[in-house]
Amino acid sequence: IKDGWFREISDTMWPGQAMTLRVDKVLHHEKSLYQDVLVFKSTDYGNVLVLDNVIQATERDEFSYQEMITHLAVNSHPDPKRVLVIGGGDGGVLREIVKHDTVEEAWLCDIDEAVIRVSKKYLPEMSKSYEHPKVKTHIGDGFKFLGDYKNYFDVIITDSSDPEGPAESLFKKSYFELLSGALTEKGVITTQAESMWLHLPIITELKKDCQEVFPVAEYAFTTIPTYPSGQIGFMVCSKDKNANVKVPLRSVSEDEEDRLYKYYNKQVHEASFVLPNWVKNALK
Ligand code: AAT
Repeated sequence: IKDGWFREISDTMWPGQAMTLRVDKVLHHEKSLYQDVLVFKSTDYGNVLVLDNVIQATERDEFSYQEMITHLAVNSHPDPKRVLVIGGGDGGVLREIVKHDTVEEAWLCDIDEAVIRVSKKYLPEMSKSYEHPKVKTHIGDGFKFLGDYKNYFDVIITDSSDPEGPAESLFKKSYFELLSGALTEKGVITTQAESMWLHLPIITELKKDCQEVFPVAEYAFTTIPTYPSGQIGFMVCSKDKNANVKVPLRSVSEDEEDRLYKYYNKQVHEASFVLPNWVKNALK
């Protein structure tokens, strides 16, 4: 933070550019066991959560990311009962998961208790579902956690930070193998899969690794002003070789969609897999 503005600089992940937000006031700053944790009140984007100088969520636009990473997966499963989030300590993905009546257990495993603690205090709209009776919270490394579960979860959503720092292991092929093992027969996953404008080599590698583990592996994306370059993508994969994740398997009426979602709907689900030529060709 300099002269009242926060600048998101990363010389490795997005060289030569930086999202800048005006700071009203700093609400919290600490070094946790794993990362630098900052929450500030911005003048125009609500409260903002920042880890290791990277924006994780703002109150103004978080719904785009949290809805898409959740419903692309959950609506691609025929009967999702047990759903797990790896990462996602702000609670936004949990909030989206419990919107589905089929869900009986909503688990979350984040490595850093500090993220959960500060989100409960400063991001109430994101963290409100921690109190939900279906939710079970575990503090620990997602990679280690998954090794203890076989054939248990119907859907696993990896809402992780970027592959520098504690989330590095969550971008490896061995991680996708663990995911596959922890999933039930027709299990579905989504993972945070970075921006086509900045990270095409990472995305190409992710897609290749996912295809070696899952019979169905597709890239989808959403728009979001406060993630680098205004877009972020997801790998959406299924263990069912006949699944078509590009079309929701389950959906609700338009009225119900309006009530439940701010960003997601059936058309947006389908459109999110339509890629521009340069990306489509790179991912072939
Ligand atoms: N919905 C908010 C968006 C995030 S949060 C990423 C979360 O992943 C953080 O809470 C962090 O503590 C957690 N995390 C990091 N590594 C691990 C790990 N190994 N196991 C479990 N949780 C982990 C993502 C923002 C994307 C930013 C794009 N530039």
